Amino acid sequence: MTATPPTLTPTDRLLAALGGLVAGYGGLAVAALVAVLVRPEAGPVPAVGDAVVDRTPAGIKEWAIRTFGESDKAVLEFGILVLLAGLAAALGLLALRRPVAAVAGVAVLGAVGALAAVTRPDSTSPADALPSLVGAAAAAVVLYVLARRLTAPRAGAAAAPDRRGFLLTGAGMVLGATGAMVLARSVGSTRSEHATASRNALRLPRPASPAPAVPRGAQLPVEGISPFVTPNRDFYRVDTALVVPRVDADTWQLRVHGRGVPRERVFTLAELMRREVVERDVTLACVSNEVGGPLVGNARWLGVRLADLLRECGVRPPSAGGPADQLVARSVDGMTIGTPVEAVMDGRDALLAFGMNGEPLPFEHGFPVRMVVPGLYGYVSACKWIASVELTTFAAYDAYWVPRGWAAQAPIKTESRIDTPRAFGRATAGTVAVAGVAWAQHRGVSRVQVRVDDGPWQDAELGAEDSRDTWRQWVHRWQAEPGRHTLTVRATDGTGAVQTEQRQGTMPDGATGYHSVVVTVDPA
Ligand SMILES: Nc1nc2c(c(=O)[nH]1)N[C@H]1C(S)=C(S)[C@@H](COP(=O)(O)O)O[C@H]1N2
Ligand SMILES: [Mo]
Repeated sequence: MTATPPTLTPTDRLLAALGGLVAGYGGLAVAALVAVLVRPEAGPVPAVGDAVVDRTPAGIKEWAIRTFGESDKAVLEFGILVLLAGLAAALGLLALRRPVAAVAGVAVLGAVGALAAVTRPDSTSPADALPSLVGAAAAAVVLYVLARRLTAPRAGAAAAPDRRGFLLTGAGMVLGATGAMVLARSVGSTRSEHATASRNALRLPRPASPAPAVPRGAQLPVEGISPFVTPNRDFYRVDTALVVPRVDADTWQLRVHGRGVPRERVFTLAELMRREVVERDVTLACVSNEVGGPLVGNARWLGVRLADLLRECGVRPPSAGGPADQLVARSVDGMTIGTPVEAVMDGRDALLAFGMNGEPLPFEHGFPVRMVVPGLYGYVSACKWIASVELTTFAAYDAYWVPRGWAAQAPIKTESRIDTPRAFGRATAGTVAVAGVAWAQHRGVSRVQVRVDDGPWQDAELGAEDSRDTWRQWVHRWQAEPGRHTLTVRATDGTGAVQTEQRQGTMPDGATGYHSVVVTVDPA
């Protein structure tokens, strides 16, 4: 005996869409629970997010970083969730008439998540597909069961949708899913608590080779200038991680291996901290920094010399006949960063850093250990959450950003920035401090000049040099006349080379050109 399908009202269709949302929520909850057991990054939302990040053209990525700043990843995840909610509601509606097609739709979504998870560069196991697959299976069951409540009348009942049954079952499923979410959260937070506890327990060693005190004159007394040392909480952050890796320092290891490594080694953090510890001030800069942009910061790093470690493993630089010219650092989240072996071993302070401005590295900045190499942009030197160092060649291997159009090698270009007055700001006629920072890491800054409108270049007063690996503050006391004026700055590096005026975008190896600001000077 076949029951007559009940007649459906707009309310039922609304309920069906709601059923789709409940199924989506249930699926995500189950996926989250499976993900904490497998790997947090393998959850469908982070995996799809990462896949989107990986496949986004560099131009759009830079636009996203510029527009949303450090919330770029939150915006992306929110977008994925909104899209998913729309699809879930649509599948809920579809389930009323064609339940099999709706279940197939859920399966497709699960497959997309699974595929994104296993094709991540850091995916090491097919198990990464499980969160999406199990989540999709759960969503399909919820969707099917709820749709049946509306389309298949209860035995003996009139041919009317079982709305009461729908609501009761739906509420039960929401409760169950919330339980799964809460459980997933608590397991996840227990794990990150281990990492947090390991960070809290970390006692930084005293450096055998401390950084000299920052010279008193390095910080100029000018309001609105970037502080000479960038506090950790203000330090720019650039990475592809949707979930900041929380690595347990107690179980962390660094593996050194590859071509021309006769003595492969694995180091623990305790082993690193027992070595000769050095402390250095180094200014870090991002290749995505536009002229005048904010993606640069200066910190005091504590760590060990990477070159010492490499020598211990028997590595020789190319200039001493070593077969590897590229050092590829790999992070726990699958980032790969390629650095010239020659630069790391040429005597500069290339560090494996565990301290930043007197505290253990913040999680966002690479806890427990990251690389810092003076003179090279971050994407070719500053691997955070580092897990291994492989010696290879530039010919044999392209690191993460290289196939995406960025240069394989990228020394930092000489740049200067006006911090104050702000662009399109106002000033009052009289003496106005025009000031900012200039950097040319590992070459140093020897001169900064300021030009007002089309006037002559005038030497700015330089803050004392801390080291040639750090930026330098500068100030020009300008006798400002009323009206609109354009202020322009340029620096000369320690080799005597003047910053180039040629405008170039950030791609492929860093922006060039002069930073200018337009200000309006009001009569006194
Ligand atoms: N693991 C990992 N390390 C990374 C990155 C990343 O995406 N993942 N980004 C690099 C880039 S592009 C820069 S500019 C610096 C930024 O370091 P910060 O976020 O501590 O300022 O980290 C580098 N190290
Ligand atoms: Mo960067």
